Amino acid sequence: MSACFEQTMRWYGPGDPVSLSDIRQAGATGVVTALHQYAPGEIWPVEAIKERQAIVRAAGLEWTVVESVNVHEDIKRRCGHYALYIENYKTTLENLATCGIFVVTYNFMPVLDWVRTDLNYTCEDGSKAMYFEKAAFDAFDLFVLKRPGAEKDFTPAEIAKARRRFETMTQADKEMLLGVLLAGLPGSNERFTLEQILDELAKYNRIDATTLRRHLIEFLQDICPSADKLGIRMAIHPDDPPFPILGLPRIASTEADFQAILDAVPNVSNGLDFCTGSLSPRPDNDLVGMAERLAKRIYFVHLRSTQRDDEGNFYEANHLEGSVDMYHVMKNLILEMRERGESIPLRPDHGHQMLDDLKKTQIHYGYSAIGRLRGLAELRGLEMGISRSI
Ligand code: DNO
Repeated sequence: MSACFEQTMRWYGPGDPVSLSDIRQAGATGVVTALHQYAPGEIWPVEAIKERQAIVRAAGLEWTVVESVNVHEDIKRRCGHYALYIENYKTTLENLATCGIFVVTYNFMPVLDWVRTDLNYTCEDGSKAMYFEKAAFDAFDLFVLKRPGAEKDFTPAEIAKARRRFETMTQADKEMLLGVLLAGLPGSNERFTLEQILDELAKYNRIDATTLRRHLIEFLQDICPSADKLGIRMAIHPDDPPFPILGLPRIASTEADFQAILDAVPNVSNGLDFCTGSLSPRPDNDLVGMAERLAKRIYFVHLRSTQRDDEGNFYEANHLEGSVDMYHVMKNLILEMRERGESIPLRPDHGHQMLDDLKKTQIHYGYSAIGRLRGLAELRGLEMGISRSI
């Protein structure tokens, strides 16, 4: 049997309203999870990893991928206690390898993980998706957060549009937007205030993309030699959205970005989490070509899609619709697995809220049970169709 995708789903741990049994019934064999109780920079002890692994195994699943071992801000800025945090990171990798877990996702986005402006956008079919509206986000940056110097990042036309958008917002709209944007890192309980966000952003005033890239490369040079020995595969998650926001530097948004990261640190442990959803809001990202040219170093895939328009807005489309040519992306990945003779773990991502999920109140946005089940089912069918016909 030639290698096929290992089907996985993200699970936020024992508090996740989507249970392991739900995940198993969706047909996944693996789970993507993290020990969210440890802050970035802390060591994940072997016992804690084993405890989580035992829970996953008791449900008939395997803990296939860690998403994420988060990188401390001091490492991204290469200041403060960064050296200690890198040592701790290495120890966590060692501990994971001891437990037989070898794929580790992380990102190098300063301050915030993914950002949207609306978590409850109603699609034509009545399901709900997440939405990024550029004018609303710009309005937040310019007129709510009032980031010093923000005007420099926009054209006069963009500022005028953001102002018009701001003026149409009711108090309730503003509060909703604020809640969405201040929710902080998905998966963590952290919530930022406006002042805290401004303080965090200011810490990057003197860090441009060249410097941030250097910090990433230095981090990888520090950890990859031991990751190589452990058999760990690091998979960097792309920036989401894949363009600069809030004046922050971005270094994992394009093929050129990934090529630069791979060239600078050629160690086998230095690889990618190919997230088609994160990369697809940019029309200049040739995802099919990237899935071919970067294939050797793709260690994990998030196969979701977005529908973009010409104004910089996008919403999370159904997995096989939207701007991603999923057929050809998947075909290239299947060819790579055949060549490697090895599976690549795949997970659906950001499913819509649909059917009974619409009635649920406790949700991790993007991580509905039924929407992701639909995403996984569609991807599984597509894989079978392609595999049997090539
Ligand atoms: C969003 C996810 C991200 C991702 C991290 C990886 O749903 O794709 O939160 O897990 O950025 O470190």
